[in-house]
Amino acid sequence: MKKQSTAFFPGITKVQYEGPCSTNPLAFKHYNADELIDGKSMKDHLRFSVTYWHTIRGQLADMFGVGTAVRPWEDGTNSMKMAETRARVAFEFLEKLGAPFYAFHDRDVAPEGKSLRETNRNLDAIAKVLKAEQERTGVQLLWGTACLFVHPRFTHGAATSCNADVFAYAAAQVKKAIEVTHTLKGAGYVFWGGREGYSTLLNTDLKREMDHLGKFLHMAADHKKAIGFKGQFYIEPKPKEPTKHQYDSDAAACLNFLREYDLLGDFKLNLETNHATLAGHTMQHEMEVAIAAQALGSIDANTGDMLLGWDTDQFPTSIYLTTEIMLSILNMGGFRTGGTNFDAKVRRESFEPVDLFYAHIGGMDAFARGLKIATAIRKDGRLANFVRQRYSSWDSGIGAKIEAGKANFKELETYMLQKGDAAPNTSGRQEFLENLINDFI
Ligand code: XUL
Ligand code: CO
Repeated sequence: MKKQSTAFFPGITKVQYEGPCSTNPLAFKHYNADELIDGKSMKDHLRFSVTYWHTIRGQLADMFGVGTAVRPWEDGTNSMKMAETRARVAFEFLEKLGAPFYAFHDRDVAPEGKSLRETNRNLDAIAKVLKAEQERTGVQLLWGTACLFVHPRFTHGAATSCNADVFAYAAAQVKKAIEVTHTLKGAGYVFWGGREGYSTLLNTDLKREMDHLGKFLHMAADHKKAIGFKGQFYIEPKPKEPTKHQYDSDAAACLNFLREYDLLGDFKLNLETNHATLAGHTMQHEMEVAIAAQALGSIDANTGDMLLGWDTDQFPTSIYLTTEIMLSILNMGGFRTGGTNFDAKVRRESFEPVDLFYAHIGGMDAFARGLKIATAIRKDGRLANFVRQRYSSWDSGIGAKIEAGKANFKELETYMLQKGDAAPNTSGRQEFLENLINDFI
């Protein structure tokens, strides 16, 4: 690795681990990249990733006001020169933070040109810069994706647009985005259905749109094979925003869609906390649904605000949340291609460059604590034992017979007529278990 650049974040040096007693806001108190937790480094357990769209491109605008972000390197244009500068900013940030991965949409990194051809040329040119920066710093691409929701051509959706030409444009764009991700050795590629849904059913042929989405994803999977891209494909569920209803509304809906269109072999899920809560679920629920189908691939780490109720994409700071997430991740055996991608933005009021560091450091420390706590809970074993014990009636006797598929309604009726009534239930002990978790937090 070459000399560390100091051009864009002067005064900020590489963030170090200083331990829980440190009062330095620009140091990690819990995330210690090389420290082994259960034989694996924290870096490899957590696989942190920074998002280009929020951290590098986010201007902190909202529906009521313009962007407030102070970014001294921005020149007010979206030129190719500016795109190259932003790539340098991104990698200086990644290097100083010590995050091993990043993620981007094609249009985050390079500007759209006057034609698709020119746009692709722009993307190729910036991909060269990104590749050189990856090689210089050792930072890797967690996943790439295509922005199919900002430009007005995607008003009615992309793969689910009523306009066949828009489907074709989206296919060409995704083809290119997969190729660039492949060139940059991305570990995965994400499909988030930004406007793949509807605002009103009065103008929508739902069945036809879903069929088109299925076709689109098959074409993507075929192209992946054709070019030899080995990264993992993910679908990212979200129920609404910007549309009123998005087809990939939650983990269960995505799994059903993938099964219905025979795509389950080619896709896993990328789950995001704030999308889970928008769908009326907890992140833990979404993760367990995906894990049950062996389809949890990666996570977008953030949190919402229950009082606002929209996709606020805040940095995760709740230790309870990160503990639950890490319990699920550890129980499934850890990430393979996926990671913990901070799809999160600083508040509009936190507009200085240093706030980007505070935000990520806080998120990384919160997850490091979640990892340590979840590891301790697993080592203690009482939680897992309780759950195992709760289902012990299935381990032998009638339960084992049912699970083995060796019982039918008639036999069960005979069994119960003989027995007279079911064995008494035991307590679910929710409060006991909540207290148990708190003992570790
Ligand atoms: C939007 C969202 C996206 C995806 C990538 O809510 O989460 O940024 O993660 O397109
Ligand atoms: Co996301």
